[in-house]
Amino acid sequence: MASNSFGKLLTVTTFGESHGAAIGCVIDGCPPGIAITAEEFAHDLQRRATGKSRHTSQRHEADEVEILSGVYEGRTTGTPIALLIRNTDARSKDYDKIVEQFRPGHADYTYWQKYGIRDPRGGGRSSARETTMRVAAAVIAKKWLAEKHGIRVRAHVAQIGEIRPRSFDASVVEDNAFFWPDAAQVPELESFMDALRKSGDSVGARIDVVADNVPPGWGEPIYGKLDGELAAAMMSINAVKGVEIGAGFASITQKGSEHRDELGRDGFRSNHAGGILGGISSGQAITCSVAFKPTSSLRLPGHTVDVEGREVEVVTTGRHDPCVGLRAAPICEAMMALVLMDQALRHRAQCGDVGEVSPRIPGAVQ
Ligand code: EPS
Repeated sequence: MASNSFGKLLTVTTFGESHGAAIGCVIDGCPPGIAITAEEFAHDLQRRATGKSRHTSQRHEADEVEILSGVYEGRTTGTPIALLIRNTDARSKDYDKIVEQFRPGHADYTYWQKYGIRDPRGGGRSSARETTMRVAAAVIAKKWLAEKHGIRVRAHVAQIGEIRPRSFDASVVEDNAFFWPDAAQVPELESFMDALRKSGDSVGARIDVVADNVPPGWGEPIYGKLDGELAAAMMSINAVKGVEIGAGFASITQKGSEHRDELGRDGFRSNHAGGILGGISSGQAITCSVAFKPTSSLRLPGHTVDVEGREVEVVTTGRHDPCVGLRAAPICEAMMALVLMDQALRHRAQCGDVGEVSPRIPGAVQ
């Protein structure tokens, strides 16, 4: 299978380029009967969109979803669901200067090496624009997970450069431009991002994503591990350079007696495993942390070569995000939701008759 599709029973195939006519996706294997309208996509698409604050790219896309197939009278029919979003605000002239140059830190060079041709307009297929369709597809997955299992997937920005939240309040995350859980720090972030944007540089970010109420038993041992598929799904997002599940790299310095999540009748006593043991959900919250690199499209001059191999100076003009991570919380939620729904369907297919096994330990940390 070519690599524009992912998932086993619930598959999502995306297509399109940043400055092409449209972007879209085909969702196959979706159960029939899920109520869905085109309007329901708007909320998450707007959370991810550019141009919502001065701290992101100022490209203004309508991001309106057209449902082309797979939905009849407001319900999924079980046939492939095709979603389309037309590109309405591409400004390809911004890319004229870098048509023959490779931006350092960008996929320009590797696409060129792989295909011998590239669409430089807006980064073509390597653009973060593609993530729009993952978020759209996941609107259906989030709805199914919530209605069938009471699962909620949410994400927040947990670090921007050196800045970390000093406190955590989930209720304020959606109220600021940074998906930040500490409202008192927002003025500091505004000043930091304003100064960064003026300097022409960019910065990385960490996104924490959590899924609550995932029942035990989802995921498959060995090659279909839930954590393995989550890691691959997160790594498939543009600019991602690291993924941690649960304690992640902190596990290196932990002792076994600290890392193991002890069980009691009233619940687990900690969650260093991130809700996954042996590739299978334990019933605890699934926790994942994702590292986004700093954006590589910079107006600060840098060294590179052109397609003739000459050393040249590159400057990227146009509308870019000084921190791509600022728009990534809905994208990480989307990948978590799509992986979970796929695994849920696979679990139902193979183990649906097993039912609830005792003893069932409450997932919440006690
Ligand atoms: C992007 C570059 C910019 C961003 C784009 C991602 O595109 P353009 O140069 O066409 O303005 O605006 O993000 C989106 C359009 C989006 O919807 O996320 C890149 O190089 O990844």
